[in-house]
Amino acid sequence: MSDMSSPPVTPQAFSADILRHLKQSLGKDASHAALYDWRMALSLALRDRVVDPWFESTRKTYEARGKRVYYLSMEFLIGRLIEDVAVNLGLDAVAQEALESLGQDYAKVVADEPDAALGNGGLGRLAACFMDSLSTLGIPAYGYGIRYEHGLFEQHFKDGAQMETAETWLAQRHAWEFERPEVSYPIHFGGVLREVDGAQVWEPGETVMASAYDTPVVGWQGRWANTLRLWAAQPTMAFDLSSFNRGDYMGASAPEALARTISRVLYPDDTTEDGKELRLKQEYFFTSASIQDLLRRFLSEGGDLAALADHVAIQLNDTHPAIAGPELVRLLIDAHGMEVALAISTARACLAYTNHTLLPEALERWPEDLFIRVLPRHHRIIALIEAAHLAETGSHVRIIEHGEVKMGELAFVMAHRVNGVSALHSDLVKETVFADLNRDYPGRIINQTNGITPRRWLYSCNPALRDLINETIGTAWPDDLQQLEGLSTHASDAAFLERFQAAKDTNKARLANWLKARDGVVLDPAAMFDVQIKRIHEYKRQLMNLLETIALWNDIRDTPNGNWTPRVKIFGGKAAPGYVVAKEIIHLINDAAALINADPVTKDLLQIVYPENYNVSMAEILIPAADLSEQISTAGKEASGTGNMKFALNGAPTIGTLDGANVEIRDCVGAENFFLFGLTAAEVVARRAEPSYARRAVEASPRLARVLKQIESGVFSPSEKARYAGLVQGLVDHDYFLVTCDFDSYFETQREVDTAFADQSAWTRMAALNTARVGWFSSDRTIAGYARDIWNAPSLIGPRRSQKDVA
Ligand code: CBF
Repeated sequence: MSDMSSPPVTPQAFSADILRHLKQSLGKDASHAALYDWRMALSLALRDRVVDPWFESTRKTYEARGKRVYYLSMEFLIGRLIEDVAVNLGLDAVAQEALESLGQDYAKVVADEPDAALGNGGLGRLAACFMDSLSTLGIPAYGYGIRYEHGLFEQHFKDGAQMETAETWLAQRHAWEFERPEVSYPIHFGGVLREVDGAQVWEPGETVMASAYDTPVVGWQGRWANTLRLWAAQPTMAFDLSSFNRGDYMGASAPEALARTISRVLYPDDTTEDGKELRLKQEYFFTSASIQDLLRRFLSEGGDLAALADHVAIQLNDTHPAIAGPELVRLLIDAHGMEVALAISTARACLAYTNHTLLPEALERWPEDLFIRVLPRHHRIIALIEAAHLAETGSHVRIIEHGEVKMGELAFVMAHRVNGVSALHSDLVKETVFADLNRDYPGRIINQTNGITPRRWLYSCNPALRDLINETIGTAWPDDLQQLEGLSTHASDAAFLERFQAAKDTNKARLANWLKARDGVVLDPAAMFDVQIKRIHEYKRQLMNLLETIALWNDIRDTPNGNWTPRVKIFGGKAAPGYVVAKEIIHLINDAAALINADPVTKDLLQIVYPENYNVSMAEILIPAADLSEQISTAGKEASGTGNMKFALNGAPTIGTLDGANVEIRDCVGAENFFLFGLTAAEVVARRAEPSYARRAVEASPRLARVLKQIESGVFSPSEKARYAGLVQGLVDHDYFLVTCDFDSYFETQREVDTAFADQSAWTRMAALNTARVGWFSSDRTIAGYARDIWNAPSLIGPRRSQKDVA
């Protein structure tokens, strides 16, 4: 199947498509078209080419009457799509030539696309990579989520402090989606339960409609395309005419405004009661719409509900859609008359749950009174599920306990498989958060180490390296990433290494030019680019990175003529708006940057750069340019990480702890090509039990004590000397994430990095071996694992060419 078998598209034909869309879809002629028009015309011309493979995939899926995978996720951090689609269709060069023949700058047009920031970080980006791999592998699938009007907030720095403004990706038409006004489901909230003939009948108090918007997701070489279906909330009634006619104009629009609130914002602040209620409604909203949709599809094909699990695999991406269990049970019982025990076992056979974190605050718990108010029928169903679970296992683990509904436990009990996202994390899931349930349901917890799509995270974001790889090992690697291993034999070839380094230099120059143009910041491309980009969180320890930077600054100032390795420390990331400490850390990084970057003694040796508003597109520029990847979380806290994989794939060795997927990356690249430091997960637990461990660590480290004193006394905040006193005191008094304890080990390892980097050819070899040895971290391998171990869902496009060891 696919475009690949049709005659190749010429740049001439493609420019005719672009011009046609400019005229017919946008009502513009070329001489008056704005950048937006060109971008839309290009996107629509590409979208046209996705439709055939998309239809063909749907047809094959219906014919096969096999299994569909439904991936339910609150987040799909898809970023820009033009290059994704062009690359997967094999039209990237054609599209560029076509557009340039029309006098347009391709890169500029591509960069005009807003980043669809429908997610926060790793979990959302993983969902996007999974969609790409599901299509690449030809596994029939739907991604289900929310079409937020406003994605993740835009970050600005005001005097170094983070400010947030609303993101507006839908201010312009979204080129890739198809609106489906006919696909819409009622979603009910609140109201009361009545007993009618011995059965519980839910009389809801409020109803909104969930309306579908479909984006086709085409896989590598256009062989298959699945659907990302996002739900938008709409009122049941457009507006209240009688209120309007009474002159109550605000009141007339109230139903619409209230309904729309549900899909308005990604991560509404849920520190207030109203915020919590909205969040619960969002979760139920998209989950219910998705379950109704998949049941409708199943029944329309004549399916027998008792055999639902043979045709439907529902993956819960974290606890956010955990209400899927009770919702499916509710529909099977209330709408289809299934008996309770069968409904529960049928739902469980369909459902699986991925845990993405051990942090207790991320394992959702809802106050029971709120839950009863919003979802009274589901509260009763959860009680039935809990009773069945207790009877089946004799467990003492409750789902509703101490006035809370525990979504982690609910997801676990209702799933036939629960998976962690790296080997270490999966072991910790078994030993810690779900230790009791693991005993109750032995074998239910398995591991599926995360992965990343090589199409976006190498092929498309790193053309310099891509071309070198193509010339060296051929072009079959993008959907068979373990072929990169073929580069290993070239890692002792001086000519290859020179070209590998040249690719890195090209990417560093690209980053330097981009930053100069965007922020006026000048970088020295000969310096080591040391990059830490991710959400700002105490466990990820951006603070430790900064403390090390300040310590280095002190050392250079003490010995300005020492043999220093010039470094640019690059940070990127957003803090949750309500996370005070994370925002203090951002402020401190910016304050330190202001002082250190202006220091004439160190300015050629050390620079701190923190571009505001980090997002997927920024990552695509930063990662290929990185020399060093910072993966320095407190061991046991980062479930997996996926940034770590992207950096290694793009030839940046890691400095990191034995945490998450770092452990497996180090196993693959070899200990000699990875800079390890810090306490292990077990040592972290033991150290926390020691009295005054942080204070003692500070006392034992004069270097750290000096840095903390500088920060505390206001060296970096002269206009408000006490600004960081609390932050420092917090570290010395209760450093939960063990920044103080790992500091010396981190500092010393950074000096080993300096020495290693000074030997450029040895460093380049290490970088090349990182690229060569991380093919296992392709999300194709991960999805093949889910398909085999969890979903039992076959590919409908058969084995890919030269597929090796996807397991
Ligand atoms: O599994 C994907 C990612 O999910 C998180 O981002 C999350 O939100 N829980 C984790 O923090 C990452 O470690 C993980 O890679």
